[in-house]
Amino acid sequence: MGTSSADPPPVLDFVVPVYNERENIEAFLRQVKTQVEIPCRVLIVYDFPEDNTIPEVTRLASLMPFEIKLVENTLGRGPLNAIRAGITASTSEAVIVTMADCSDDLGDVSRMYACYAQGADLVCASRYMRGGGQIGGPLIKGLLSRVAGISLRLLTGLPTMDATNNFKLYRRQVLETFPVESQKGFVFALEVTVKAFLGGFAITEVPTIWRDRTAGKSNFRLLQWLPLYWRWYWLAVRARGFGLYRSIPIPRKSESPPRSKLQDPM
Ligand SMILES: Nc1nc2c(ncn2[C@@H]2O[C@H](COP(=O)(O)OP(=O)(O)O)[C@@H](O)[C@H]2O)c(=O)[nH]1
Ligand SMILES: [Mg+2]
Repeated sequence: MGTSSADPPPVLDFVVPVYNERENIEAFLRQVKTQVEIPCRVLIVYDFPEDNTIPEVTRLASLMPFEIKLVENTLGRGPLNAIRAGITASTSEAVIVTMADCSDDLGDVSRMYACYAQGADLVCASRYMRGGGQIGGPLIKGLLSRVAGISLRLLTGLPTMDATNNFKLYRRQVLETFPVESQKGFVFALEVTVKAFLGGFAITEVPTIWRDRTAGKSNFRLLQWLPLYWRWYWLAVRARGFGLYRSIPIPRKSESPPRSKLQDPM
């Protein structure tokens, strides 16, 4: 949809999980159109053929200047498997995971891409660094995510205050080095970020402002998914938090650039 097969491959794929986002998908695609200057492709990942996002995407595809690919998630329902399915279908060297509910500010993409172009392997859009923010959403969810992000930064030296935010840019090598073990929820970002950190990849962050959706319904199940975060939080704290457990075997990047070479983009 959108472009012919003779076009060069996009430099940036967006992986966008959707669950009945009929009310948001047009605004989302228009934001990609107006805010993203980098040649890109959008992979919309749905779980079942009756998802009400699909007809909207089909209707809008020819109106967008970038390619849109509808990807069926056949790995099992839920956002985490949808993100995995989207990443499997992606082909670009840089992959951004973002949400279809217009909560992420796509105006931050150029800055994220600039960090990647300067050598970052993983660029985290960060609500909790200076200049970032979080507007709306359930109080307890926001609070837990803030405490997790900031404490992980302070305890382990992980170079972002917002490891749990799924709005991130990944260099393909990061995604290929670490098979994702989690199976449910939105814990994808935290798992890959912790593994990339312990594996010596270059990580940086740029500020972002997250706004709660104004249409449709959140599918986030706080109580059910919360325990999934602990495993990765604890892995990072054990490995780096106390300086006592450095011998935990972690897959390492083959020729990893020193993380310190990366300048803070701010
Ligand atoms: N494929 C798929 N996408 C989902 C699922 N649940 C949520 N999403 C998508 O993931 C993104 C964020 O979901 P949302 O429910 O708003 O979570 P929240 O932003 O944390 O409240 C949106 O683009 C949703 O459409 C799911 O079960 N399957
Ligand atoms: Mg949302």
